[in-house]
Amino acid sequence: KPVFRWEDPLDLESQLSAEEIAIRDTARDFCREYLSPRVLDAHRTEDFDKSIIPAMGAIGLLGPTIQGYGCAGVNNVAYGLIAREIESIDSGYRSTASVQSSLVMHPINTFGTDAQKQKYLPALAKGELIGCFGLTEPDHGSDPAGMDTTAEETVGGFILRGSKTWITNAPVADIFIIWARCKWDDKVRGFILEKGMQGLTAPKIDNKLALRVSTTGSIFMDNVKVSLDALMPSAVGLGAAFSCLNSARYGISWGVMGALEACLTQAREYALERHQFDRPLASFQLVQKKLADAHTEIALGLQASLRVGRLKDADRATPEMVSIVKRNNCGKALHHARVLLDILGGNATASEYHIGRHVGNLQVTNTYEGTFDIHTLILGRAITGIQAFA
Ligand code: TGC
Ligand code: FAD
Repeated sequence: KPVFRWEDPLDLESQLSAEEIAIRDTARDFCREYLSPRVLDAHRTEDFDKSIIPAMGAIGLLGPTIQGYGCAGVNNVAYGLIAREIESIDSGYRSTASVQSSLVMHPINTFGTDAQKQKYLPALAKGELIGCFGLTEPDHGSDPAGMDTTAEETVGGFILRGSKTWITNAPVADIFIIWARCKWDDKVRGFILEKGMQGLTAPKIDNKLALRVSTTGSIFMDNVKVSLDALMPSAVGLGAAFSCLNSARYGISWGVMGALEACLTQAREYALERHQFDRPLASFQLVQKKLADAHTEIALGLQASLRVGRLKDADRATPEMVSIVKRNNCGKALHHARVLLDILGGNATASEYHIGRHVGNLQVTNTYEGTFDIHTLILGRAITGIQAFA
């Protein structure tokens, strides 16, 4: 007779291969033993602990879908399972990892020269180098096509001018993937800049309200001269930048479900232990509804991400499919984490109950990599054939 397990309501486990389960378990052990003990202090102080990056690299969590260059070469489902485990601790840790993997290593692997791959990928995989991805600008967030950053040809290279903002990992980055509009043909291209170049600075944005365990900065490029080999030759057009987002957005769709699962586990435990009116909170119908609503959305969200992951692994996923899971899972995670927070009563305000920290983080995940509403418009365009962005 089939048995219902609330922890895995639609039996996701049986849909995973032995290898995927082993990778998931490795990531889970690392998150529980290494990240979990650090998270409260890191959130409180906003001091970014760089050592987590080589620690992730040592067990193959960085650039895990890349073949060669010291990367694990696992499939997209395994990548999603890793994101889910990391984000069950904190979205900021997942951000740190997913920028390195999807937004730095992925473009170098896809658009870079052999020399660029050899130079950067092995060190990025080990976490010896840290990377960031600069697309968003102070005046152009949802609409990167309007970017003001430019690249101009000069003898032996290019000169970059402009600024980027809200860039994950920027203050600690050794390399910077920068998207700039090229003056000679008006096309957007991707460049690899290195820390220490004259005119390049990346100050930290202090006092964030959320994602405090990851570090975020601005990037200023004041006539930064780079050589010809800083250009990723096939990173031409905005589509190249957007193709990196497909990978990161897909990972986020798994990650936020991990955060919501952590909130559900915490809220359930609290509701079973805490008594009011001589009964456990868990015995009240209104409390059970909050748990059941979150539980259902986790079950459905994980199935949808798994489906998109399988399609990605079969090379059959489209950007719109990724928009469905990024939009749905981020929106549902934010809403239900906020509702579960109510179960904690006054303890919602105590950091050691974690849910409040996840709620703040989930507001950011619902915003970056295309806001909830931008993904609505991407899907609206696909459904109607009419673009409603402008
Ligand atoms: P549009 O005309 O739609 O497209 C321009 C060209 O790009 C192609 N394209 C894509 N290619 C691959 N994947 C995708 N997802 C693509 N989306 C579009 C498209 O086919 C076209 O190619 P071509 O050859 O015809 O020229 O461009 P648009 O300017 O109208 O843009 C539309 C819109 C609003 C959807 C786009 O601008 C958008 O997605 N905006 C959101 C911006 C965003 O997501 N920024 C994220 C910054 S990175 C970040 O947040 C990292 S946080 C990381 C962390 O810490 O975890
Ligand atoms: P805006 O584009 O100004 O949008 C503001 C509001 O207007 C939103 O609700 C939006 O949905 C709405 N809106 C905009 N246009 C439309 C429209 N046409 N129709 C209807 N509504 C619209 N970027 C990077 O490049 N690299 C990073 O590593 C990175 N990391 C980040 C880390 C953090 C902590 C944060 C907060 C952001 C990060 N970002 C990064 C930036 C992020 O991608 C942008 O914040 C996001 O794309 C939204 O842009 P914006 O903030 O300029 O908002």
